[in-house]
Amino acid sequence: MKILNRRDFGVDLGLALAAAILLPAKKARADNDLDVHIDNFVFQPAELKIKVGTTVTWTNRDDIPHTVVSAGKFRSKTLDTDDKFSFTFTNAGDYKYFCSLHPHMTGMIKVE
Ligand SMILES: [Cu+2]
Repeated sequence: MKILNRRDFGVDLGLALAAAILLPAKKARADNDLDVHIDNFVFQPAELKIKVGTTVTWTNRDDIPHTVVSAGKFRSKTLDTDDKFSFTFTNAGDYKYFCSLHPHMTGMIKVE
């Protein structure tokens, strides 16, 4: 019988937890799905080129609320810190978007 000391157990548990947290999240996403982060009043990256069918997920990393709005196309609810909004682009075209709370915050998704 193998006896684990405290230190070994901690490492094994840490690896198991890391696998449990990381693997399902990766598997649930399509390979080409992309993320945009909102940091310090800026969409990053501000411009993305994607293929039709791609899902883009915005995450608000600021400690104030933001939105993601593309007129006539999509509109998030108000995103608090760490809230996410996803949209799947099913038609080609250029999608300009902005934050309705801070309209100087703009971004572009080019779908081809
Ligand atoms: Cu904003």
